[in-house]
Amino acid sequence: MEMTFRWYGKEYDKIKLADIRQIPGMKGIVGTLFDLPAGAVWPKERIKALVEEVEAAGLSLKVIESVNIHDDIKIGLPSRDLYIENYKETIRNLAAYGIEVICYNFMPIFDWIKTDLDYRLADGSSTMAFEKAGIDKDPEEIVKEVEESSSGYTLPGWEPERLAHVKELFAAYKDVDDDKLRENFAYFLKAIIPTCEEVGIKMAVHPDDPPYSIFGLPRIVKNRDDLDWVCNVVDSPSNGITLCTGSIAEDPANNVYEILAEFCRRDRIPFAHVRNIQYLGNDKDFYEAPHLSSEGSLDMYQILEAMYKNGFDGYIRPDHGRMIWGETGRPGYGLYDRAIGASYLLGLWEAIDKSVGR
Ligand SMILES: [Mn+2]
Repeated sequence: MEMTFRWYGKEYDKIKLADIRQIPGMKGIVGTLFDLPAGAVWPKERIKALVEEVEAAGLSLKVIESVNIHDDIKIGLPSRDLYIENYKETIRNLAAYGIEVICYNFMPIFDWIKTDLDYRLADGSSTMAFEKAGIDKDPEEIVKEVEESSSGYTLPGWEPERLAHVKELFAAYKDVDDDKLRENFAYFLKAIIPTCEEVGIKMAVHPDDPPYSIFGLPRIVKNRDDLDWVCNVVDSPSNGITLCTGSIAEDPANNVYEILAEFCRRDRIPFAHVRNIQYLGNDKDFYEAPHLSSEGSLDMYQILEAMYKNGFDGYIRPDHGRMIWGETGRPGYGLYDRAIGASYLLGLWEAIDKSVGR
């Protein structure tokens, strides 16, 4: 297990690598080239510069989050073949500089949805929440709200240029149901996984967030059976999962502990996002809780134990953190609460290692 921290790059992230380096036990960065649009080839010289910058700060760069999939691939347009070729070139370029894992998702239009990016907890901290009543509105309104409440930061998967055309995007997806999306996902995986095998990259799909349909959009990576489908459609160690405990558990019908155990055992989880959520007792509403078991609905000891006992040896990162101690910045991606989360997860891991592992 190696602890990592998501970082958007020096132009897009106010957190400094030197500060991340001071988090005890922090080994690596989960990096990106945030300005490149979906479908573009990631240039070698840019990847090289990023790796060198991270390594100069005493950290490693082995995981990329995300290399986004162009909508034409998800919709299944003839132009997808060009974007798939670009994606393969990006895979080769990343592998050339030591990248091992690429996190991505296969959700139409929205990468993830929360209805409140500034949900206040009793202790005065701010977190993100999802309340079903909050999405009973026009998607364009949601886009506007998210942009207005993101403190001036572009959020991952919420590129303003793309979402300015949200109506057209919905129209483009009108004939894409779950089966069609699955067919297009299979087409993509069959095309790229041989390249990944050749260069030693592991693809790691992030589950849908939330893991059920909203706005009538198809959703195909939402539970155990969907993850099983992904792993089987191209049965290769290069075709894996970014297991996000929060996203999976956002549907209380998903048993996050069993899902983790099964796919760790099958060696299909090269990368994990570990966070806690608190159910609000109202259908599937929740807020993103501090990482500690005592602060949310998930048992984080049981989560890490399921990973440990089933041989997890990949990269792990604390997921979204709250805004605390007066920090401002990109919602979910402040320094302090994620640092606390990382320390807590490392503490649990040490305890499990010294008891279970003995
Ligand atoms: Mn996640």
